[in-house]
Amino acid sequence: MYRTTPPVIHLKDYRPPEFLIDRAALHFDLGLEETAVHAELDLRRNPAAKRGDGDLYLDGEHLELLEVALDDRTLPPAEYEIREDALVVHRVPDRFRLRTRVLIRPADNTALEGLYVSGDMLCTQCEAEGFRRITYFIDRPDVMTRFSVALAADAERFPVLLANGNPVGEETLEDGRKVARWDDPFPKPSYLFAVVAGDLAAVSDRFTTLSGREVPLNIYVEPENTDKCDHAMRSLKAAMRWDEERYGREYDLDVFNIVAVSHFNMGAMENKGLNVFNAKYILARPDTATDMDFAGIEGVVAHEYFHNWTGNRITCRDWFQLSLKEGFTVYRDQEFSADQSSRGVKRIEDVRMLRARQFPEDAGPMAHPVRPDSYIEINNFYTATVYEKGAEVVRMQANLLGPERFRKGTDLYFERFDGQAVTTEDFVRCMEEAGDIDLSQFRRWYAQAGTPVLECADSFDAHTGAYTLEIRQHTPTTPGQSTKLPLQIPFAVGLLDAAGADLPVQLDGETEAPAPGTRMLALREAVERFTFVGLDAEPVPSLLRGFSAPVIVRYPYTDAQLTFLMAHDSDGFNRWDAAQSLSVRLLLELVAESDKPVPEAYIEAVGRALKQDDADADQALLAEVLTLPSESYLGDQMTVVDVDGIHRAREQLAAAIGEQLRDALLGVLERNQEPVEYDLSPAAMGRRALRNAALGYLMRAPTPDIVERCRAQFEAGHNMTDVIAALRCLVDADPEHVGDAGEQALTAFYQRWAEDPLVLDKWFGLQAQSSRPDTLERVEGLLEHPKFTLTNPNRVRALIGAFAVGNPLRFHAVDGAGYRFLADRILELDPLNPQIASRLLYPMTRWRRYDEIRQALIRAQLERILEVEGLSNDVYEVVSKSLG
Ligand code: 0A1
Ligand code: ZN
Repeated sequence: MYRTTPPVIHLKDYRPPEFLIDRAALHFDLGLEETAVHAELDLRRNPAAKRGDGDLYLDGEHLELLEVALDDRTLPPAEYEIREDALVVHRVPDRFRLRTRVLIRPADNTALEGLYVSGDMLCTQCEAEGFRRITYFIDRPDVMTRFSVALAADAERFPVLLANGNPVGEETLEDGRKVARWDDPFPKPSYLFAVVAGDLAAVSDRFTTLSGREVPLNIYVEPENTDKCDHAMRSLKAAMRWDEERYGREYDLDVFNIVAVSHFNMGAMENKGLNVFNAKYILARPDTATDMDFAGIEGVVAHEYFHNWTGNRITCRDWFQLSLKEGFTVYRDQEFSADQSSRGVKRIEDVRMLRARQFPEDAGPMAHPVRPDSYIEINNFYTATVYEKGAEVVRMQANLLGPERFRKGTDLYFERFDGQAVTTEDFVRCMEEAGDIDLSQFRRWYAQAGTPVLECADSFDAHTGAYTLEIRQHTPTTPGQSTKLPLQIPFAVGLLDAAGADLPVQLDGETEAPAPGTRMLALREAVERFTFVGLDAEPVPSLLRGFSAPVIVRYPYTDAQLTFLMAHDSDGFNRWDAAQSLSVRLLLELVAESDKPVPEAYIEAVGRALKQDDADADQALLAEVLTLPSESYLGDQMTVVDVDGIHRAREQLAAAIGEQLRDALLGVLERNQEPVEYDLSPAAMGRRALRNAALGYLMRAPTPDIVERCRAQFEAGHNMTDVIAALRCLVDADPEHVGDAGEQALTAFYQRWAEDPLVLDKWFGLQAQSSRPDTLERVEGLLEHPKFTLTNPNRVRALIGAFAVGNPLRFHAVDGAGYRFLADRILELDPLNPQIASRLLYPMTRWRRYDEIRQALIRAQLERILEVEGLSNDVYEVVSKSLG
């Protein structure tokens, strides 16, 4: 069909805005069906910008314009023009006041951008370009404005009226309406604007800042949820303290408000003084939320709070700089979470996630640099690359500088750019100046897409005791970037002796040997050779310790060496990584050779790991070691993904562990029983993780006593972590072993939790992820369930997302039914919520990784989508790039 292709926006075309808006006074007459917005904007010509055609361009979409006035003169239609996405006011003066009145329709807003309805409340989401759906404005982050807001609404339906900044008065009018006024003293870009109105209950606390200011803290939720806010509040206070101690950053307004909403496209939003959260990242009680949910809340609450400095006080000049705030803020929340629990385990989780999500993105059709060069729809660029790889790029700089100089660098950044909209280049320059180092080559990490591969080879000279390590780096080409330059890569290396102890890592030419331990090498060239001296025997290298850079390392380890590293490496991360590599290798062998038995040596190694479960063991770390790589990660390691082979091999290996290590696994269950008193300490979470990993293996080869244990754990309902772990085992088990226990448990779970949407999401998700052959039918049936709706993103992710991303076996069924199902849902969703529709496309962007039959089937669905008239830019961009 004919389609005008949407424009591509390029970084190189950046120009400063022609006009600035110093002040905005907004008045909202709030209603669910219809809201009137009156805006008074103080505009002036930007002295730093070139003069244009003399007209003023204001962004605006889905607005009904009622009136426009310039310096108190209502403009006749000849003096302005209304376009689909803008209001153009002709020949404006250099400085003036513009007043507009518009109508918007929140209840019709299913895209959840701008002002929309969630449950019974009204709320906003303005990042990235949602403010233009509220009023006409220059909706770009380098226009920073002082906002004051008046909210008028029915006092009974909307007793709580919130906006950014500080409250400056509230009055009830005679007609049953009330007005609340808010004033934000900090100039901010429009994407940080927020208002909320509803019948909400507050859970409140206080925080005393470094300089002794008392700040009230409120978490607003629907009244039935006030008993689920403790953990979020605790996390918030811990984050506020941590940012003072670690970065010297203090909170700056008279109040800090959080609102939890049930309909939200992403995790949460850092609006100045009024963070709006997906309820999933606020609400938790031990009986409703898993340990993972609790950790997610801690991380996201901290993330949004940290944005107050990294994002709000200092913001992005343009959306290409998104990682300036996101990469840095993710780095900050990761470090915060590491300080709250086990640093080693947190690092493993973060790297697991980077490898699962960012590496494939970097190797696929949507690959882009941490600072992209172009986009069609910015909402498609809230990616693992911008967030998680961006965080790794900040972490590398922090490590290159060391803690003191990095703190000097961030101090300089905050001091120099407070109140400004800046670039990643500004950030790097601060690190360079404060660290007194040259980061010119390092900057390539921001501009070059793709995951670098380090091919390592070594040799040992027994006569001289010299060990040489040769490292070749190359980055595969990515769309639009065919030449790649060598990067500066911090590469942490250790050398182990035969007993597993760290050796001194002494470079040839150095007169003194350093203390045994890790050495940070700086790679800069395409090929580098390092010779280490003073060695009596050939060492075992431990490479990329702590995952010192977001790269792929290839080194021809033997199984014996990996087993050795798994047992002895002083670097906890690499002990885990050696275990992973060993499992990946074995699983790929089992995929290739379906009748190959599981080698005894492997089972013995797992058995030895299980024996480490003693009094002072780190159970959480052990649980990570025992977790087999996921089916999709295994697929990423193959030239052509063998969907069925991978599932079979992984099940085979898990069953072998469950059978052959039965006694050791039962021992784990015994030693790690849940105490009567629930406890959220890292140690208690570690015990639960380990016990449930053991239960998972035992349930792969279930005897009646094990099934009974599993059922008892489910029924005891002690906490959601244990309930879900048991339920998952029962649902996935073959009915031959468990009878109808899986069905019964699902029914019981539904009856218990039908009215709690976040828990019910788990019920949908578990069924969508089941490996049972009838899963797609079941998922199709669930689309008709009275509790299913396409208008709630959490529900869509729980059912459709979980099936497409979390169930490779059934989604990639070779009859193509999974692909057809997903494409149908995407086409239904696109007119409602393009952001969510676009995100669901992800598993289909990877079509080139599959066999020819599946490739053709996925491509056919992508082509079918592309044919559809009126596709959103969001979906168009991902589909066309995937096919391109
Ligand atoms: N800035 C938020 C994430 C966010 C981004 C876009 C949104 O709507 C399109 C909503 C939230 C964060 O990093 O937490
Ligand atoms: Zn963020």
